[in-house]
Amino acid sequence: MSNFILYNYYRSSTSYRVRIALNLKNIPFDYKSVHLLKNGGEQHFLDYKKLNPLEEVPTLVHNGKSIAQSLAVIEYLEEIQPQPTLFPNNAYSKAKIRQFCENINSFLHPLSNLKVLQKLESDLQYTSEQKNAWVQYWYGKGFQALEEMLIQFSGKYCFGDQITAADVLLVPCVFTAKRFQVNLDPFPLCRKVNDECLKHSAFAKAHPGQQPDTPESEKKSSS
Ligand SMILES: N[C@@H](CCC(=O)N[C@@H](CS)C(=O)NCC(=O)O)C(=O)O
Repeated sequence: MSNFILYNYYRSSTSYRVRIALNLKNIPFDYKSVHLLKNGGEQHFLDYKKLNPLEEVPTLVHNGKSIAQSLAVIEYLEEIQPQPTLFPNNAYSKAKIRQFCENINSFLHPLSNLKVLQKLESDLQYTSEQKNAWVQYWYGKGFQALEEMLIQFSGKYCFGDQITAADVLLVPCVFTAKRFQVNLDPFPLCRKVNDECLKHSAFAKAHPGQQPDTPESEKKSSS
């Protein structure tokens, strides 16, 4: 058994982030699936709530100690295993990488989160089409900001030619955008960097189409 246990869900983008970071840092982990829909959502189970009081995935347990919030987990992994670094270079570069990450983590992601969409459905009777339109509207705004940063900073990856935390967050965000049929045509650099990252084994191995809890019908390659 590994020292690291990751409680996560195959198509959760925040789980996908942590899987990529663990792979990039070559840290083996035990995969524990928390099904977000089955039985009313296993994230709401009493035992799991003790690990993650917000009732969300992912949660990393390292040597018996739990950490929630994917960015906090990624920063923790960076501290305990600094190489390869996900926050390279100088203070300014690190701050811009964090800015990019927060655009996804604080702005984009919460607007497409399951519980937000469930609330729109239960209280305002949103249909699937209306939920997609909601996500498409907000993702259009968020991706515009990401694209503008990439115009300034990208090379092969989001920030130059080295993989950083920005790539770790961008790829799962593109995956979610595709799930909700967001039009990514206006964001060529986001698409280009995403495609480049998916060629890397750490990203490919973490893809939602390849996980132990991926339903047979969704098992596929990392596109
Ligand atoms: N800021 C948190 C967000 C975690 C989060 O929202 N996870 C989603 C899946 S991507 C979740 O567990 N949702 C459960 C729900 O909405 O009931 C993080 O980065 O870890």
